[in-house]
Amino acid sequence: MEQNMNLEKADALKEEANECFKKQNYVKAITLYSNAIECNPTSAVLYANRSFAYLRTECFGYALEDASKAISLDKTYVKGYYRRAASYMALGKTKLALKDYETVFKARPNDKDAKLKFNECSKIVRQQAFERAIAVDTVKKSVSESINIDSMAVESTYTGPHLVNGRVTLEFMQELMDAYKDQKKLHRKYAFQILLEVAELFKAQPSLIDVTIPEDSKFTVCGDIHGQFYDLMNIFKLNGLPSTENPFLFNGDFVDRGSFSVECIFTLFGFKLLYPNHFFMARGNHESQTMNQMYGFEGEVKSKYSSQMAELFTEVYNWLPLCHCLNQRVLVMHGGLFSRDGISLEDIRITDRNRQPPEEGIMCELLWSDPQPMKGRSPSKRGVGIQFGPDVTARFLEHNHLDYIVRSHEVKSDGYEEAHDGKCITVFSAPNYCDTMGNKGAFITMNGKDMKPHFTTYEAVPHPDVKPMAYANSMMSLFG
Ligand SMILES: [Mn+2]
Repeated sequence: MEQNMNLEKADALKEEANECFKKQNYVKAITLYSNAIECNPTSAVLYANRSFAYLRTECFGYALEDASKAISLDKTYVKGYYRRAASYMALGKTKLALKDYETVFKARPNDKDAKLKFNECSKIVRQQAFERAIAVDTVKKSVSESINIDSMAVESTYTGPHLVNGRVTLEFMQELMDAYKDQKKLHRKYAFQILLEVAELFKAQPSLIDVTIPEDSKFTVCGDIHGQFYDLMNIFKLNGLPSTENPFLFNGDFVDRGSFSVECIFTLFGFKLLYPNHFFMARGNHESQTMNQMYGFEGEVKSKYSSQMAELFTEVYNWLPLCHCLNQRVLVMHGGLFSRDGISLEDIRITDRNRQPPEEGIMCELLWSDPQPMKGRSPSKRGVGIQFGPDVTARFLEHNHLDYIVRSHEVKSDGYEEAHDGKCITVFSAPNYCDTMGNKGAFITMNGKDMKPHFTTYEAVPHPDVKPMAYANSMMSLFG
């Protein structure tokens, strides 16, 4: 009797969760699926459904765990393999994804969707194997070494902004942003020029940058932008344009998901060149090749320019600094802290960053980790990096004589969140993330005197009718 009651309750909770999922309220759906699982811990369907909701909230580690659990409960449950394949794809583990898509395809040979995904995934695996083969066979010259800017002509029909003697000026930046607002493009010659120059600038810098904010000056920290160019323009409208008097730090994840990533990155790189000592940019987990391949940036660059430029972006992103320390009191990184205690600022400063983010270690954790409310450390819900508790933050701050840390990386409904007794602040600057999350955006301002964080929040502004993920790999829109 008790058992039946629980099964009925689990079913009712599942129905309610499914409704929330349909309304894109994934967080509530996850809670309800979890309650349903408590009532009936042997249902593969419940785990597969929760896995889907985790996929939608970018908790790919949890999504993978749930899909694996669904398969272990019922090896014939095809949806379990579907979900696990999607989790592997999201984590960039394409070979493992292919195995699961093959299982699905064999179980349902007449299912069009299963066939499509299997074929798409095979294509990606083959292409990656091919790319690895040429990387071994040939000593490939980097794009930055082999490109010839002088040979590129600017046609007389071009009406966009011009660099002045190869230099970015304030007038250029204003014209560039105006051109972008009208959905025009920067000439490819100038685009390449900006990329080469900004690469030189970043190359000369350490992995950890020390920033000095004078006592009576304001400093602004922004979080994820994710290709939302019109919201980026709104930040400048609310907080003023960057200048030597109005310095900014953008804390990674400039691109991917939003379909105006090219516009965002050239605007930000332009300001970096204009104000190299008052405009800062840190690497996020999305300034990487696998992320850009899946979440739209690579597709967007290929569509608006060329695959050669997409390759050059990969080279430039490898030189982005990993972390900024403000007035020796506040440490700012995209993801968070580390899998062990005792890491010093010097350890970060000397980290060799000219590479794709590795799967573990200091660089990986700076870009991928998240805070958690519980003490100690846990495996990441994302499947990469770690989760760190308030005690970990406290020990890190004490060890390095810091006041607090600022990080980004997670969407928050108010655009920011103060965790760990106010010592770990999240700032996220992409409002209504992916046009669906309904969150506010936020940025932090502080002055050099007390370094106290002030929060400004704002709603999303309209953008032209190009949907997020419009340039993403077709596998990613197939998350179902
Ligand atoms: Mn991120």
